[in-house]
Amino acid sequence: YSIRHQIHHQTAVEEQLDPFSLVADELSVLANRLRSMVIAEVPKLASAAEYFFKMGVEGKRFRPTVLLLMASALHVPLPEPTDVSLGDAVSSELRTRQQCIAEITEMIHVASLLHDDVLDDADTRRGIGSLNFVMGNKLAVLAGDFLLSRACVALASLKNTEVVSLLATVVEHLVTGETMQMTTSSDQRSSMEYYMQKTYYKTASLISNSCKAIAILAGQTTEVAVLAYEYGRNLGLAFQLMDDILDFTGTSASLGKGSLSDIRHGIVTAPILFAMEEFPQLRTVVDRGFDDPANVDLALEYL
Ligand code: GRG
Repeated sequence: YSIRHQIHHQTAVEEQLDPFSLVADELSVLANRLRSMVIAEVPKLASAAEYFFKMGVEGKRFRPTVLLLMASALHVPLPEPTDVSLGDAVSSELRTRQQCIAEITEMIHVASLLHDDVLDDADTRRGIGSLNFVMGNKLAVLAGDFLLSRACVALASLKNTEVVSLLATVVEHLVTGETMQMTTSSDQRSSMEYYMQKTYYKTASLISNSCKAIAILAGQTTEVAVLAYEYGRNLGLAFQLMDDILDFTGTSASLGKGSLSDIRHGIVTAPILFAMEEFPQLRTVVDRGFDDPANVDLALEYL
């Protein structure tokens, strides 16, 4: 598929269905819950921690949306014999626990964005100044730590060791993926296999493991939990592929940050790897690295 074909296809799908509207009410509950969960004692930390939870800068809320839809898809097994009022109580308690997974996931995600922007020295995020740009690197790192800590407390409150272990491992995966991206050897830079592994750690692991957590909390079988995981994994990988493509095709206004930021950071993403399969001579350009803007321009010609 050409990049143009994929974008055309995506637009057609968007016109048919708006998954976000299906969980709009729950998303607004989530927004309020998140704001209350990041209240901090020290005013500077409080304003840093709530920075990306303020109205208008919440981001797309892609992960909570997927998780809330997953929660709807995996119905609660009602107690037998069916007592309607008891069933409702179980159902609503389960829903609260599943919403908690959506909140934890979003807090881990935002913590990773805060740290990512420090590592990349990024100055914009979600269409406004990144937290490191506005309040400095130190506070951005601490705010990320604070969000992770609040996510841990919420996770512990679920009292489910399997779920705790899944989401704790995700944090390790995020760190692993980011480290893999920072420390690639020349061979790894042009390897699709390396790219997919890194992408699983950096992006798909959070989505797949939180989908699995939703299934576990619903008391689903191991088979269903694995299917939920696989669904999240594929969706996460597809999400990152689209994110990579948009870096080349989007505008600063649509992305909320500068375009071509990956390549300018020397990161070899999916569009370059696909182009390299078609044009092997692109490999020499990639090998030279993208520190030189002329080399970036040369690589772009192949896309
Ligand atoms: C502190 C948890 C933690 C991790 C540290 C920096 C780091 C290790 C990991 C970075 C992981 C990262 C930023 C991956 C990119 C994932 C991605 C595609 C982010 C963009 O997600 P969107 O488009 O963002 O859903 P919005 O702004 O809409 O929420």
